[in-house]
Amino acid sequence: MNPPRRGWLKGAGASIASLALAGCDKIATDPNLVKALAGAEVLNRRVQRLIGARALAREFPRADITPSFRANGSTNPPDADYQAHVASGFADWTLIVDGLVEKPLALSLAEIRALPARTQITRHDCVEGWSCIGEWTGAKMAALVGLAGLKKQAKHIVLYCADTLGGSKYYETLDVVDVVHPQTILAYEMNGGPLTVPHGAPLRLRAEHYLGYKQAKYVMRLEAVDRFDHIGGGQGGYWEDRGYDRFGGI
Ligand SMILES: Nc1nc2c(c(=O)[nH]1)N[C@H]1C(S)=C(S)[C@@H](COP(=O)(O)O)O[C@H]1N2
Ligand SMILES: [Mo]
Repeated sequence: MNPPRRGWLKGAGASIASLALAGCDKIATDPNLVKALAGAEVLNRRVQRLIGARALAREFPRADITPSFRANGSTNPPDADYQAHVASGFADWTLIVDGLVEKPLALSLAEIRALPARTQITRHDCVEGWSCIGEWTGAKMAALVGLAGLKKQAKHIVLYCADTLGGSKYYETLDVVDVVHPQTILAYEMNGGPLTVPHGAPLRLRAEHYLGYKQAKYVMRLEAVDRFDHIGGGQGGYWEDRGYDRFGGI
């Protein structure tokens, strides 16, 4: 691509992105503009994400499920609180939803199971260079967050996890536009059975456009925030604090 055009696209991308962030509906609904942006190689993924025009991530037939899905990172959190929940079969697990919401919530697993759910068979890609296909069922994050009601200032959702890894608590962040994507779920089942401890019991995120480290396991709290620079190392996630791209995606 020649330099002047690239420069034009970059500029257009920046202004469109800021309009989209400001909530400009016109852009997201103008099919020609969406098509032009989606086709522009330099903008592609980030602009699609920003204007909320992202297609579904690829889904697979049951026959493609990996027989033995690898577990990675924390596979049995050492934290005493978590181990007490394991011992009681997660009977008292509560998901807190708070921060910039109209109505803070403390939900039981039964209440989460009663929310609108989705099942999807997708490929998990870890940056360490392995992939596995699995089936996930869980509550739609849009429904969950919708129940609490996001305040206007809310821009991101912080997912706090129960495990300590290398001395720090694991956490992740998602932008609101990713939270409302139909394939973004808080999963409680994997391959048709309850989620197991190695894979994040009792609740783990599936945000299918993102790499493995984004798929937070052992989720115990969702906090709506307008910034996250005061949380953890300030980069929006356990691995982001260690240099990974917050939008590392597929
Ligand atoms: N809470 C928590 N979530 C986590 C991790 C972790 O260590 N702790 N590891 C991440 C990484 S790097 C990967 S690849 C996936 C692994 O998910 P799996 O164990 O189900 O394969 O979980 C992600 N989510
Ligand atoms: Mo990973």
